[in-house]
Amino acid sequence: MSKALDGIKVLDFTHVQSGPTCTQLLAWFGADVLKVERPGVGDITRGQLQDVKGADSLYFTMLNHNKRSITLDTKNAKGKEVLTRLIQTCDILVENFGPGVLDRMGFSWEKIHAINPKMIVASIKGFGPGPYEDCKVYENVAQCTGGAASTTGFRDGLPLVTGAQIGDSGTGLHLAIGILAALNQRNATGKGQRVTAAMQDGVLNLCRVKLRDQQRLAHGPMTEYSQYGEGVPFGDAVPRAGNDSGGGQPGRILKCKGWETDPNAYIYFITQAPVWEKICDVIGAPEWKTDPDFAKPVARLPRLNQIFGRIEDWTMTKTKFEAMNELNAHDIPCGPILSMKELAEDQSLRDTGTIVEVDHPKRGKYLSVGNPIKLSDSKTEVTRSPLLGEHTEEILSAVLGFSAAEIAAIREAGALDPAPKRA
Ligand code: CAO
Repeated sequence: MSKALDGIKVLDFTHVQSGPTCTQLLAWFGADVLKVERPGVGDITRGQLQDVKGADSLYFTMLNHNKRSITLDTKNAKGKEVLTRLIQTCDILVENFGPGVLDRMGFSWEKIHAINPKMIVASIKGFGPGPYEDCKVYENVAQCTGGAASTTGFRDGLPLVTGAQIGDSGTGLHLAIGILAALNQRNATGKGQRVTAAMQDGVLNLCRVKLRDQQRLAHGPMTEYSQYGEGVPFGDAVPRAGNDSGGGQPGRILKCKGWETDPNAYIYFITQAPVWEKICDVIGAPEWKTDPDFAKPVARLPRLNQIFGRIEDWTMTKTKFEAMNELNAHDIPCGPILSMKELAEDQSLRDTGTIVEVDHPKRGKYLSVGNPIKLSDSKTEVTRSPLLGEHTEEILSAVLGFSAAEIAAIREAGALDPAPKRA
């Protein structure tokens, strides 16, 4: 079966998480992704958080599926010649080096554009142009500077970072969207362009509803926040809202049966207005259907603690799955708190390819998250990540057209690993 990005070649200069998320997605859609790594070292995550001695870490393998690896010293003169050939051959260059690295390597946007005017050059940096443009950035720095940390957590606690990697993986997704848009424009103009996504911007985009709330503050208290019903005045910046719903339908995380011993025996419960009467019946509070203090959404807002307390009396009599089934039978929106263990064992996620089992020559079988985006005519088949430099010779000869003698000369000049590694 053909793939959506068949025929597209990606020069993948990415490392760690943000960039590799983007290029892995392009690979899943069918692009030929050539990951360029430093000889002997490679992407630093190969060796980080290692759980199996001598094998690439899960951190690396889970972000680099379906790619080929070439080791190349791009600071070496011969290495630069190979890089130039790669630029001439590929459609897209993706990088998330620290600020200025590509320029220092001698490959500015202007130079790349001159070598291959059709090439799309896509970059992730921590910040866009401005006071912090030269800073190196990791996930949690982006969460803190993009507005997520200040609005996550409880009012009386520290700002919190979330487990969802919105700075790294989130920005990788943003970049992939930009690349696909640029590819489409290239179809019309024949020209490549620069695509940039800053991690701070990506996080802020995902925190859009909080900037919404920042502006609402000027027009009075935000009545859907718990602190409104608790009589706690608002300050001049959006507060942390605990597990309050970020939308117009109040929601909370509530205890379910077994919460005393199971840290995940909870359910997210949304008191969606259209199903309020059903909620009252299910939890055994039919009198609230007509009581003027509870019947209308606006009347309920100052009483959310009381309401969720009563609902929790009901959810605590059910397991999170019993509550989920019962509530869904009445179209009441809710969601059990699923642990990673439960997700890993979820058969329906395996069936859709959202969780996949992958075999690796050095580590054996492991689980990964497959492509969460499903195309009906371009099915994703997840293949294992490459070993360091596994495809160096193959790429030099079959993709770039170097002869055996030329490859020997490149190796002799110290631009490659001394000996190629194979699976
Ligand atoms: N051959 C030779 N040199 C290479 C090379 C290759 N194939 N690949 C990389 N290098 C060199 C670079 O040229 C650079 O050298 P100089 O600093 O001398 O110019 C050097 O490796 C380090 O590059 P770096 O600054 O990107 O790496 P770092 O480990 O110091 O920083 C990170 C890592 C992630 C903080 C930084 O890359 C960054 O801020 N990236 C942008 C934001 C981002 O994506 N962050 C998310 C990371 S995921 O959590």
